[in-house]
Amino acid sequence: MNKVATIAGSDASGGAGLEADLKTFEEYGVYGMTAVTLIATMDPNAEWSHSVYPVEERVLRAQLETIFAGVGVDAAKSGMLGTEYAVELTAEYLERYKVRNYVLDPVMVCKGANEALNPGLNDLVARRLLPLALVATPNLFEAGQLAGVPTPTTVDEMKAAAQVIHGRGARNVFIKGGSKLAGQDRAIDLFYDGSNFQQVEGALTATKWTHGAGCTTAAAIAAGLALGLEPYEAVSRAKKFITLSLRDSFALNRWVGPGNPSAWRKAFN
Ligand code: PXL
Repeated sequence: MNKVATIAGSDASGGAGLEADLKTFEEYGVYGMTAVTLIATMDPNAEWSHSVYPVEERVLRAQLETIFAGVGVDAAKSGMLGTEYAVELTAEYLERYKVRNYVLDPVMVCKGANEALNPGLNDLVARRLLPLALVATPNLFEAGQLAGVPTPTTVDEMKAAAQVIHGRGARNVFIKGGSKLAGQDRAIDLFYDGSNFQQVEGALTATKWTHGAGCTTAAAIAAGLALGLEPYEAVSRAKKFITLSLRDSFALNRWVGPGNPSAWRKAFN
């Protein structure tokens, strides 16, 4: 069975983070493994405000050793890393085990939060992890941060940011514009491989329940790579996967609702 590892945070509410990744891997028929970087919790008595509890460095290292030295992977993705040591350890293991199919989801924000969780980390992520990434999957805000430009608001600005991010080392850049691009009636993402831009479009789903959409998309790309797809093929299949997932999204409570990765299975059965 093809194997994928996610190096990511645990979302206690189950819609994002490594929980979203594992659900996605299952739908793709790949074997998922997890290195937990942190645990994210949400407070129902404080308007669902997030707290983040990093996992100790030696515990993260032990998980990476289990996965990379003990098993081996066909692809890996990283999500919320949260600490400098998590970034360094991720880079160390990807380098040592020469992981080619690595998807960097440079998680800097959770939905609903406008500020970067840990701005000091963004530069380290760019320096250490972009050069290792076969595909980097920033959203608009993260693309602006990684490129050192204001958050893109048009396809042209997305292209400019993608070029800078490619120049910083990512071999392919997939900027998730999704529903956030102003004045569009489609969910528009942009793929750039260093020579060509391709707009990747899907139906825009009228839902506010999009928790975990970014994690799910990056996980789907990693799963596609593990199955042997080329980067663009993996990205376009992931776009179909997230479009179906969001069409089937639902509320968990009044604050949050995830997509439904099992929509994929239902669509083909
Ligand atoms: O959706 C971004 C995200 C990623 N990873 C974890 C999260 C969140 C948002 O809540 O909790 C663990």
